[in-house]
Amino acid sequence: MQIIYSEKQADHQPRWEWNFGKKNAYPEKTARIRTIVKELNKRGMSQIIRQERSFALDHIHRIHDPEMVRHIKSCANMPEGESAYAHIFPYRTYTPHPKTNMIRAGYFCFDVGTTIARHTYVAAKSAVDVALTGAELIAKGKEREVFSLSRPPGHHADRRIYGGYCYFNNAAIAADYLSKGGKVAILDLDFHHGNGTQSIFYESSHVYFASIHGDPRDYYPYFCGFKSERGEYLGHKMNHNVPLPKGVDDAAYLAELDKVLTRIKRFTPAYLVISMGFDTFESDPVGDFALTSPCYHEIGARLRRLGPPVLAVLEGGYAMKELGVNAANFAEGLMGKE
Ligand code: SP5
Ligand code: ZN
Repeated sequence: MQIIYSEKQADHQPRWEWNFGKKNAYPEKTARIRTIVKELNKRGMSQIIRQERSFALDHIHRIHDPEMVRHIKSCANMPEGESAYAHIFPYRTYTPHPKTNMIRAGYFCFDVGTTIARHTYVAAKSAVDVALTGAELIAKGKEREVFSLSRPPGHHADRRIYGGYCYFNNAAIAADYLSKGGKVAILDLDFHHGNGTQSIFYESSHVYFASIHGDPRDYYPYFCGFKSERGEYLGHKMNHNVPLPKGVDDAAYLAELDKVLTRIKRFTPAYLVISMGFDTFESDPVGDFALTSPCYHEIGARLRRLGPPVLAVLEGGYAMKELGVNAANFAEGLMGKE
């Protein structure tokens, strides 16, 4: 087992998000990674933690439109403290406006909660590298479990549109990389539906996507994540959504997890990629399930027992006081520690 993180994510610090017209402090904080690494060190895992290596942009361009990548990169020359907020959401049939990154912002994003500033591109690129560093260790057979602490998260980011605190889809890029070596199943355990990942592989027979999440009738991203979304063309029946009501507890969650794992096993994947969110935790300020800290150990253990090598990529999780404990519990379950 290895745990990967990057020092390069730390300067990405959006200050607030808009939520139905209200301004909130931004929950997706730099300190999330710091608190996880601190708890891992405390439990004696420092020798299995390492930093990312840098991969070519080609890996990102296989999943994302280079125009969107360029837009995010173009914001790296904004003055310190300024950020690109969407103001207008133009028809997507128009071509991206060339003039300023401010005007362009709404062309490439689907919410007003996700801003880009000077340090966003470097952080988002490093989050991809963190995921790819893990994928490479698994693909080369050097590790059977890796936990990639990618930040910013990725599962809401689609081919040419970002949102939900996500810019590049770290898990999707890692899954695409691993798919050269065989079939890949992606299981998304973040509280929110992984709309970006679903969309990216919606017509693919080589990558199976399953997600357990808060019912989109009530929760972000609202417009997808329904049971009826089963995949199309070659990807038909390769997409499986499990929307659940608020308040789901450990027992109910683990029962649903087992059902999904049975389906994944039938797909016989060579690799398992987990979009791992901790916003399913009982006191998470964004999610609305009721999982307790010990449950994350159990989730890790069950993923390990499925069989294929596991690459877990961090997504959400905003309960700052317990995030470190929850992530370390998960890591210990995944590595087979009792
Ligand atoms: C990666 C991830 O977990 N993205 C989640 C994006 C959710 N954005 C909308 C959140 C609405 C939260 N309302 C918070 C109220 C805080 N008091
Ligand atoms: Zn989430």
